[in-house]
Amino acid sequence: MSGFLAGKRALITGIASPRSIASGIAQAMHEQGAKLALTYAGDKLKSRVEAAAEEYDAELCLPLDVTSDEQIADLVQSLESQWGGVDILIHSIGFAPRELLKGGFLESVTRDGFAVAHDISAYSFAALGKALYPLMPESGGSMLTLTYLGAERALPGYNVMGPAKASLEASVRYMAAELGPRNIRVNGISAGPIKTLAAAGISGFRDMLSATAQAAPLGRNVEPLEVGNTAAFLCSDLASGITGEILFVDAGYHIQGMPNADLG
Ligand code: NAD
Ligand code: 0WE
Repeated sequence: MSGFLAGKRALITGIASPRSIASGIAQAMHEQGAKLALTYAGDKLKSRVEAAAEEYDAELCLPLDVTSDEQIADLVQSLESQWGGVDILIHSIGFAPRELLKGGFLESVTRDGFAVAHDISAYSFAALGKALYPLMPESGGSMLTLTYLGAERALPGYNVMGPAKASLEASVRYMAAELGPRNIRVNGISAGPIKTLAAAGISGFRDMLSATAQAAPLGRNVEPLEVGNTAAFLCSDLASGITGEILFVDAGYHIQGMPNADLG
């Protein structure tokens, strides 16, 4: 297989539908010649992820609920026995209890909801990094997570996910610092809003999509495959000098100081 990921073994978490950002990443990495292992979070998603495995020629399809230490340990065992190691980790997982994404931050936040959001959306990246770096070859490896502008700016309704993404982004830097000497690079992609399952049912999401498209330099939103192509690049040797970085794939939205106006 040719392509700039030829021969690389990539573990991709976070596929729930063909619109998932992780599906765009699987497509892009497959196109660049990577071997894929996909994970599914619970039996309800198994058949969907198996369909994705078929579509992108994935070799492995494994269960992974990141709230379970046992499932993380079993995943390590499977990768070790089936592949003898792994080169790339993609973390495309985020969750907060739905009630916390309504109304204001202080209005909705609870001790339990805060803990769940941070456990699934931030700790899980550190947990997977800790479990998987020993499986990466001496020549190096790459880890990547997905984040959002809500980590650094207050955005209406994103609420507890903001602090959770801030923790995730800080984790990227700490992991990059620690794993750099092993030539393992750790980065994040801050994606613009995309209508995925995680976005469906969030009230006002459609208005947010059109408002961000309007304000973005490119005048549109981004697609999962655009995030996927950037992920493929960041996890490849083409990006050998990049680590600890958060790269925006958002049609330029975050650089604007004010929405575009017609100044006549
Ligand atoms: P998605 O719903 O397709 O993916 C979210 C994934 O998280 C699902 O596959 C789900 O199974 C998984 N997940 C939730 N709880 C889990 C658990 N306990 N164990 C294992 N997996 C679990 O939505 P998406 O938009 O593709 O989200 C992927 C990532 O991208 C998330 O981190 C999200 O915060 C981030 N992101 C999304 C957008 C957007 O607008 N869609 C923008 C920027 C960043
Ligand atoms: O990170 C995300 C999605 C976060 C998310 C979404 C859900 C919906 C279903 C986390 N947990 C859940 N829990 C559920 O039960 N995004 C970047 C997409 C997103 O979500 C928002 C956004 C944007 C953008 C929520 C409110 C405001 C903006």
